[in-house]
Amino acid sequence: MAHRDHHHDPDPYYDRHHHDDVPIEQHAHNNILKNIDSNKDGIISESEIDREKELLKIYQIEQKVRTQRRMAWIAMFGIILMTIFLFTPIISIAKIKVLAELLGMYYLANASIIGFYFGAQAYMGK
Ligand SMILES: [Ca+2]
Repeated sequence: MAHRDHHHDPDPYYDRHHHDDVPIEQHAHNNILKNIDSNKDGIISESEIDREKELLKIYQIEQKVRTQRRMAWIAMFGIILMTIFLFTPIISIAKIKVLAELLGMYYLANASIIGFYFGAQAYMGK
């Protein structure tokens, strides 16, 4: 711990920006802090925090890609299932004619989700 001027009130900004190394022994039960301390010396250094930030960024991108992929698959199944459903006798030609506009929007919306997914993939692959 670096020396603090006791005349000042506790200042979290000071702590965050003036203590490069954060000892974790008083938080030894905290597994998140233990994991950030990658060389296991009991201190979280500036570079270990930077590394953790990078890993978090990668993890968040991965989660985003997974969510987008899942949405694209749901949209794809939505189109396939709706098409199969429309060809079953459950729904009459008269009903399809009435719902034509809504069905058009349904297909367009699902197709644009799929299109967005491939667009995002192409953009991120650059
Ligand atoms: Ca360390």
